[in-house]
Amino acid sequence: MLQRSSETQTAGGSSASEPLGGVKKHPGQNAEPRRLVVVSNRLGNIRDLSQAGGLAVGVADALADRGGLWLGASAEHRDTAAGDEPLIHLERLGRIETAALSLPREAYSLYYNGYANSTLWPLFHYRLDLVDHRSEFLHAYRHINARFAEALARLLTGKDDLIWIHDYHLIPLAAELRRLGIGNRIGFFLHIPFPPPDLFVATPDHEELIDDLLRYDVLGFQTETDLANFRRSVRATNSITFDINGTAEANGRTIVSRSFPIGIDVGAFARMAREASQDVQIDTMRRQILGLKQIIGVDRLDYSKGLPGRMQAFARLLERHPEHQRAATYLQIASPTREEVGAYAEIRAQLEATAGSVNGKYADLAWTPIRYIHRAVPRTRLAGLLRASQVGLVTPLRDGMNLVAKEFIAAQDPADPGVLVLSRFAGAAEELAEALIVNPYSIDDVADAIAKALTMPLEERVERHGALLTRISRNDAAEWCRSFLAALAGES
Ligand code: ADQ
Repeated sequence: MLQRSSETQTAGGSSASEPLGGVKKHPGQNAEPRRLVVVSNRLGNIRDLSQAGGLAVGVADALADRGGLWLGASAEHRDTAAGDEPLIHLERLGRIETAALSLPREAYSLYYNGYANSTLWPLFHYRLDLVDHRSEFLHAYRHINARFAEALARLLTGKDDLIWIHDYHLIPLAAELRRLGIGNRIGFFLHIPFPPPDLFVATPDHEELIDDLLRYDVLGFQTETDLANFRRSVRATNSITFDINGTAEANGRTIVSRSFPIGIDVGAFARMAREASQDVQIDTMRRQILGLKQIIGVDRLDYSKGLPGRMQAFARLLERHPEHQRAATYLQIASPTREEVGAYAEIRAQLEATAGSVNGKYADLAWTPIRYIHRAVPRTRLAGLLRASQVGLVTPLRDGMNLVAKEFIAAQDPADPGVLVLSRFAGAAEELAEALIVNPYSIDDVADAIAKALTMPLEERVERHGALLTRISRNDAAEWCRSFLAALAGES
């Protein structure tokens, strides 16, 4: 059943010709671009892009340019029999229409907490030890993808609509759409890493997953490493080989596979960082009076982000370089995430224990070595906190890209910038060579890099930051969208 909400269709007061806040037009685009249909597990908040991350801003930008539809699961699920017709709630804001799909509660949980986040997430982050493989997870994953496909088939306006599907939750969606006779061009972008074939084939479902991926027209990955892992996994699974241009013939279509590193809206983030809220300014002044430098980490509280090792590295810094005791403080902001999944409760307990033991060992009345905040922080405050920090610590054990690395660079004062310490296992490391690149499995390596960052001369900081800023400005969110959509439209 389709439900159109008349009050929300005009919410925000935008007329069809008004652009959304913060969304700009790109030069040189076709007068009549094809309608874009985006699908992701969750909908971004198009009413308030200042709160949105890179994906939502980039996607909303493209949607506002072309006009189009964004389909995602509704935050509200229903306690209904799995066979019931899905309920779709439509809203319009300017040229963007959103469709929120209400899904059966239990099947959604087995799909989201189960197959997506207990099977695929650990597998794709090289953590075979954490993979929980159950047939009911896979069954629900396929069922929910089929529901997405049925809903989407009803929302398409014709065979020219370009369909762009996002992330590991929705790998089988193209296969389900093809089953319903949809011949449109369909693209898929994987936001997380793709594992090497030796790990990938460890899932009993690897053949099905590859078959599903080969139903798309365009397959996009964050890095050249992920792209190579994917191509090798395809070859290992069913002998299809991608040629030098990244194309292969399968299922009667030419499939393009390429890397499209995701970026951020650099100008908008820098603006937010310059307009720091009053509490951030007061905190910064207090630290300046005390002569304290700030090291910052901002992450979802996920085991892939390497948080306990990062705290141990800070403790090692204090041990090996005691001159930083009472001279540096480490602020870790870790937002709660996927708390229904067991591995996430464990990582939380581990982190709290590590922060407690480091503070217990080193803290005194005037200095708390680690300040740990376990909640989401508004993006405006986050940007200000990043700007007020002398070191950005981004040390995931594995990460598709890691947007915080790019946000830290964008937030800095170019005349007196902080230093980024970046894991070689973050996708961002492929682009950001001027950061201090570290091995997050080596506590000593990370501790020494923090020491180097804290004492780096101004001239070197400015030089490294200038190169990094140029790179993230060139490969920003708009460029990511433009290049993917050009490939999807068959223009590049
Ligand atoms: P994530 O794993 O969520 O994204 P990341 O790229 O760092 O990782 O993006 C997180 C976003 O959430 C950033 O914009 C960050 O500022 C924000 N955020 C994190 N913690 C926060 C907090 N405590 N309060 C407020 N905001 C917070 C996935 C992949 C990544 C890939 C992105 C985009 O895992 O590898 O870079 O998608 O493709």
